Amino acid sequence: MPRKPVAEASAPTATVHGLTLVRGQGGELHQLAEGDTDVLTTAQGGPVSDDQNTLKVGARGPTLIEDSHFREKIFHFDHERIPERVVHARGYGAHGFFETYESFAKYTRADIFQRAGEKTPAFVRFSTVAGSKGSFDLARDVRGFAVKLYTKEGNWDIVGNNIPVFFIQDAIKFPDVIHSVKPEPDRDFPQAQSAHDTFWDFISLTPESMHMIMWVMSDRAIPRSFRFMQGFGVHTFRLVNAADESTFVKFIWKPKLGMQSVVWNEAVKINGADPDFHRRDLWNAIQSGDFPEWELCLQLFDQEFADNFDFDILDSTKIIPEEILPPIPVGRLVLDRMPDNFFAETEQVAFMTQNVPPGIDFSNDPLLQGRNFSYLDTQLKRLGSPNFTHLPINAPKCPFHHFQQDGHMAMRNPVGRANYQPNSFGVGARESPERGFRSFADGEEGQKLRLRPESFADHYSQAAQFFNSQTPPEQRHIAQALTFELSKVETPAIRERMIAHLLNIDEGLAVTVADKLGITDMPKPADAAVSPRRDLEPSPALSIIANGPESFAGRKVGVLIGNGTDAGLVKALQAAIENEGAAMEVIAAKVGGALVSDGTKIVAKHMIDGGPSVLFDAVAILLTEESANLLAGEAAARDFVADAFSHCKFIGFTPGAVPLLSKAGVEPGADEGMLPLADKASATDFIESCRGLRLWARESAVKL
Ligand code: HDD
Repeated sequence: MPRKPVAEASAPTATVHGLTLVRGQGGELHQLAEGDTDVLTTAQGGPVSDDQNTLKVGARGPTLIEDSHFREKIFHFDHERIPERVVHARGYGAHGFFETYESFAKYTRADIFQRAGEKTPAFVRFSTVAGSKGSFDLARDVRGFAVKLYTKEGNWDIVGNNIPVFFIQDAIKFPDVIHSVKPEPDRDFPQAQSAHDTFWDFISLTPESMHMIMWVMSDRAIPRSFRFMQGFGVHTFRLVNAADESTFVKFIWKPKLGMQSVVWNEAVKINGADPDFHRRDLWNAIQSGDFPEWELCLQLFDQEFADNFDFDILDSTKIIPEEILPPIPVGRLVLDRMPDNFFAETEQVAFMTQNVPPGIDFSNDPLLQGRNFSYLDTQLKRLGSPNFTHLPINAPKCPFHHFQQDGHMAMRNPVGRANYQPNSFGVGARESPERGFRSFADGEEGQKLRLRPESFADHYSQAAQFFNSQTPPEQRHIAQALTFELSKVETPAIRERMIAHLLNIDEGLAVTVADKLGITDMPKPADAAVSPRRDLEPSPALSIIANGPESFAGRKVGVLIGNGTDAGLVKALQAAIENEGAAMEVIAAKVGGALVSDGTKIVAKHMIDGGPSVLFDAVAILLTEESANLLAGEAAARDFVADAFSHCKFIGFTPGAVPLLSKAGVEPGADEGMLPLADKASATDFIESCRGLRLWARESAVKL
C-alpha cells in the first residue's frame, strides 16, 4: 500500500517527554526527525527495509541471528505485559476536570477548594475488583471509583468504590478477603465471581463483613453503567484549614444522570453479548459528547458529632446516613476525553490513598492506615521502577522539585552539582513550613496492642438498616442474589453459617433464602458480639429505585425494524428519543438494514443476535405483520422480546408486531409497560414512560 506523506496525516502530534510524536497511518504515535518522511524504523531509529520477512540464508534457509530488527521486534513484543493489578485488574479510565463551586476555605486550606470556578484536571479509573484484566464487565462485584485530581499543590487521589462500606475493618485482613474471592488456588476458577465456597467460607466466618454483604448482594453490584453509579471515599478523612482546625469528612460522588442497575438474569446475558458493556458505554458517551458528570458532596462533622454518633467513625463497615448528615455539594467532576492510549494511561495510572494535598488529612481508620502502606508498594511491583511518577499520567501538573534521582527508566534527572539539601551552591528547592503539608497535630497516646476496639463490634444493625431501606423489588433482588451465590457453594456448613448470620439481619430474608436452598432445619442465629442489634431508622437515600432519575437521558433504546416498517414512526421515535437526551440503535434481521415504508433503506447497527435486548434500556418493535411473522420463526427475535419483557423493560410496539410478541409469550396488553406505537404522540408517551426505567410491578408476574 502506498504510504501517505506525513503532511496528509490527519491526526495531531503529541509531546511525550519532550519529543514531538506524529500519529501514523494506523493511529500510532511515533517519532520523526525533522524533514524525515514516514519510514518505519527500529526503536534505535534505523530505517527498516523489509518488515515482512526475517533474514534467512536463501529463501528457504534458517533465520540468521544477526537479524537485529526481528530480534528487537520480538523481544519488545515478548515484554509487552506488565503484572496486572492484584485487585481491580479490569478497569477503564477517562480524563476530565473537577470544577469547584464555591470557596471552601473555611474548612480546608486545600488549594483546589479556595476559588469558585477553579478547574482542576482529573483522571478517573473505574474497575471491578475480583476479575482478571480480561474478565467481563458485569460481574457481581464492587466497582472501583478512583479519582486523581492534579491540583496546584500536588496530586490528590480519592481511591474509592461505588459502595460506601468495606468487607473488613482492619487492613491486615485484606489479603484474606481477596484470596477468598479470587479463583480457588488448586483449580484456578471461578473467574470474576464471588459465588464459590472459599469466598462464602471467609465471609461466613467474618461477621464484620455482613453490612458490606448486603450492599454486594444488592443491585449496586450490577450497575447499568459507570455513568450511573455513586462513588465513595469510604473512610473518614479530615479537612484542615489555614488555622490548623480539623473537620471530619466523608466524600461522596453523585451521578448527574441518577443511579441505575440491571437485573442479574440480564447481567449474565450481557456478559455473553458484550463483555465490554461498561467500557463501550463510557467510550460511546464521551466520544459522542455526552460527557458524564458527578457532583462531589461532603458529609462534614466535628469531634462532638463523632463522639455522639451510634457507631465509630473510624470503622469502614459503617455509614453515616444522609438523613442524619446531609451531604453538601462542593463541585462537579466531568469526564470529557478518552485516553490516547489505554496502556500508557489507564493501565499505568498509579492511584495511592496517601496522595493528599495540604488541607486534606487522614483519620486513624485502621483500614485507611494500612492502605497508605500498600499502594506505594504495589506501584513498584506493577510499574517496575520507583520512577513511575515520571510517567505523564502520574506526574503532577504543578511545578515540582525534589532530589530523588536515578533508578530504572529515570526520565527527569537533576541538573547542577548539588543533589542534596541543604547545599551552599544555591541549587534546588527548600522546604516551606508555611506552604507544605502539615499533618493535623492530633494527640495520640496508648499501649501498643493488637486489638479491635469495642466500638467496632456491632456487625448487624447497619446491615439490617440497609436491607430495611430498600424497596420491595430491591429486597427481592438481595434474596435472589444470596440464593444464587449460596446455591453455588458446595459445602452445606457454609450455607448454614450464612443463614445463621442472615437471621441476625432479617428473619424473613433468612427464611426466604433457606427455603430456596432447601434448608429445612433452620440454624440458630449466629452469636453476635452486640446483641440484640439496634433497630435503626431506614435511610431512604440508600435505595436506587426510590431515588430514580427524572429523565431517560443517557439511556439507550433498541429499535427493531423490518421491511415495510413505518418510516414516519421511526423518525418520530428518533426525535422523541433525542429530545430526551437518550440514544437509539436500530436492529434488523440483516445488518445491511431494511427497506422501510417510504422506499428508503435504514441501515441497522446490529443483527438481532448481535443486538439482543439486554443491551438496551427499553425497546421498540416497529414491524409490519409480514415481518413479524417472519421473525417469529427466529429464536433470537423471540428472545429479544421475551428478555425485554422479563427484565421489566418498557416495550413500544406497532400493531403489526403482535405475532412476534405472541410467539415470544408476551401479551400486548399485559401491563402498562406495553405501549402501542402509531404516531408522534404515542412515541412521545412511550419515551416519557421509559423515565421509570423498569416496570417493577411486572416482576411478580415474570418471577425474575
Ligand atoms: Fe484497594 C487498588 C479501592 C482497600 C490495596 N483499591 C484499588 C483500586 C481501588 C481500590 C478503586 C484500583 C485503583 C485503580 O483504578 O488503579 N481499596 C479500595 C477501597 C478500599 C480498599 C475503597 C477500602 C475502603 N486496598 C484496600 C486495602 C488494601 C488495598 C485494605 C491493602 C491493605 N488496592 C490495594 C492495592 C491496589 C488496590 C493492592 C491494587 C492495584 C493498586 O493498588 O494500584 O494496593
